[in-house]
Amino acid sequence: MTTEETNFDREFVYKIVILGDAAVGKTSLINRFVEDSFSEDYRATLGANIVRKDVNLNNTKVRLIMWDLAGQEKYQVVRSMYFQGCQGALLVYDVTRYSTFDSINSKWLRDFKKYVKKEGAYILIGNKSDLTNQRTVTEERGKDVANKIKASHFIETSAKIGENIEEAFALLVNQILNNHGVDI
Ligand code: G3D
Ligand code: MG
Repeated sequence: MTTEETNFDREFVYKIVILGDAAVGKTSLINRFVEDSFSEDYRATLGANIVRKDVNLNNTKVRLIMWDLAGQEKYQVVRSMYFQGCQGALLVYDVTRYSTFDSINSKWLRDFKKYVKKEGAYILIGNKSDLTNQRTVTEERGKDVANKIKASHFIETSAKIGENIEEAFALLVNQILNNHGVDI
């Protein structure tokens, strides 16, 4: 996946949402992906934060419109708008907080399925893999749940040290293209 300018045979625009409990690292993941930067003091996102990034796969350009979740209360208000026209989701938990892992199935995936009926692609992400000493969710448990919820992929990331960020987004993009019958 690159971001260089070139001539494309095909272009697609996809909307994706980043779902997960507060402070799992959603905004940090997007910021790392988009700017390859990381800040220790992002303030709680207000409203829906919408970020764009173009990615190139062979001769195909994919424009990603990424919707970053707001504070939980606001989300209640804008939920249908948040999911409208969305093709994929990154389901994110924090490997150091088991409750955020439980929320994936009990809350975030349920919402996604409720609002995104057809061909919605989703992958499971365990973020903060750099915090090895504080880990409470093993990689194995992550994989198990990913299988159970039929996520197309599972990956552990660290927005802090920049581990597996491109890979995570590429997995989702590939799955979306796949669901739409696009060969890359
Ligand atoms: P959110 O958008 O899901 O609410 P944020 O989460 O991106 O705002 O991140 C919440 C906190 O977790 C931030 O810390 C951020 O720096 C930290 N964080 C995000 N990703 C990682 C990671 O991969 N590793 C580590 N160690 N920390 C991470 P603060 O202290 O600013 O609240
Ligand atoms: Mg945020």
